[in-house]
Amino acid sequence: MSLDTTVSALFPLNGNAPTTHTIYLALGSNLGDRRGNLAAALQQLRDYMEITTVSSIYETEPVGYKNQPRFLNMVCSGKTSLSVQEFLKHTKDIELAIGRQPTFRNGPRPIDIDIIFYDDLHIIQDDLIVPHERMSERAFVLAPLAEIAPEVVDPVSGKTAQELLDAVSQDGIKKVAANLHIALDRDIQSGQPAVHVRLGRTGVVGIRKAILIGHVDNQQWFDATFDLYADLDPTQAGAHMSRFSDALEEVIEQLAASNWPQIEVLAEQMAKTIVERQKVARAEVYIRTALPLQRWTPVSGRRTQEVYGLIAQAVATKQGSRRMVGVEVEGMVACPCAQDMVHSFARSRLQEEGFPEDVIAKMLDVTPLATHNQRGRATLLMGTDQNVEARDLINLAESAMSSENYALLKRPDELYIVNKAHSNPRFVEDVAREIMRAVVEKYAELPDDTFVWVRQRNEETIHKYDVEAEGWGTLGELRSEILDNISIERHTTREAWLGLTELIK
Ligand code: PH2
Ligand code: MG
Ligand code: MG
Repeated sequence: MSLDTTVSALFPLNGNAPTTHTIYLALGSNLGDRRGNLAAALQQLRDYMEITTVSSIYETEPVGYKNQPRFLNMVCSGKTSLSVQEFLKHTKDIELAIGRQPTFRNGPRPIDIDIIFYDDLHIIQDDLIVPHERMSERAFVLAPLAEIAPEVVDPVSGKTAQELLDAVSQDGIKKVAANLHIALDRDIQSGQPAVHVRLGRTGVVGIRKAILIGHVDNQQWFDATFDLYADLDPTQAGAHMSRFSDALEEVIEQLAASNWPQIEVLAEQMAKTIVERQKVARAEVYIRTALPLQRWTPVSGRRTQEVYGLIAQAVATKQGSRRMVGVEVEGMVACPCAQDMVHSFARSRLQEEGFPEDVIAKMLDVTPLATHNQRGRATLLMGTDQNVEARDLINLAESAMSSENYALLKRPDELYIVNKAHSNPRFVEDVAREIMRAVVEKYAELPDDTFVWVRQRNEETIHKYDVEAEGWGTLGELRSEILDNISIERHTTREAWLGLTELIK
């Protein structure tokens, strides 16, 4: 599937389809939840047209057949790329979906969607007449139409909507609301909480969204999960949860128009927007997604796709913001301690069998020795406002384990990685330290206040539990220890680094 088809399949209306026809629709409802039905109709119509204008809501006496409930009527206009026949078919489907049953002419219905104008065409077909045949007699159509488009011209009579309205009686037509919003008398979230205490993080977690990340000519869709938090003042009862998703939408749109979007830039922008929107002291954003990379198997040279975790974290306050980009990488780890025991055991067994010492030494040197293995999971985060490539972080973390692992392996590849892992045995601590050493080496040009955070977790096979090692600090601190052998007792923590906003910008 090409990128283009993926994009248009995901976003049929945001694709490149031309939206060329101007369309006016009249909506009416006199059964069930009339407002709800009008709202549902508009919502479903948005799949087939871009709605640009919506009239007020009018309550109207039934016309044609009197003995039925009063109608709510409205008109909307907009653009569509569909032909009038295609559009008509969709309006019928929407009417059915909202519960319309077959009835007599002018009878009661939960929803009626009529095409009033389609460009300035006069269409006469078996199942469709546009402009609507009886519109020029019907104040329940003309009043909302003249409200949103007084100058629009009826191609049949040549008169404007206002002229047509002026020519009919408006008895029984009453404007009841400016729109479908329900007026709320209070905003509970802004009220005083029962307990006066600050909450450091309140928010929405696990929002999923497809986002486009990358260079202009190397963009890629990611299925991302967002956690958005704001600090909550002791005097505010609740966060405005819906504003988090507004912030998300807004920033995604901004970034879609930008040239070099990266996931951590998105996270930072979102955190800043939440601080502005929610008027809070601090906001925090996490984004998690999966990054597929193409690899080749080590011996058979097969193409494989390996999937890595890509993460971003950002914090913003009114003073500034900080961001981190990170990766999650799986690999294979072989235990050095058990391998050493196997080595001693093999030596004594060979001695018992009577082999001379020099032969035993040679045998142990050329034979791979058993040990227990773990699947290792490395997390590496870097905090910097410079551009750090996720792919580089992945390679770094992957190489720190005894061996990389693969989705696909042919037999010669399997032998290769088993041998590789067993000739590079590492403890969980070794892996974490190796990653830190590699970061110091690779990012020699980054400033001392760059932040590094590493976690290695090994899923044990000889135990029922896992083992973990974590390390962190600024590059300055890690350089002193790794390159200059100076011990530093307390390293800058992740929370502290993210909170150090007074140092930046
Ligand atoms: N629709 C009809 C028949 N009569 N009367 C009012 N007030 N509003 C309508 O939408 C309406 C009607 C047939 O579609
Ligand atoms: Mg009708
Ligand atoms: Mg109809």
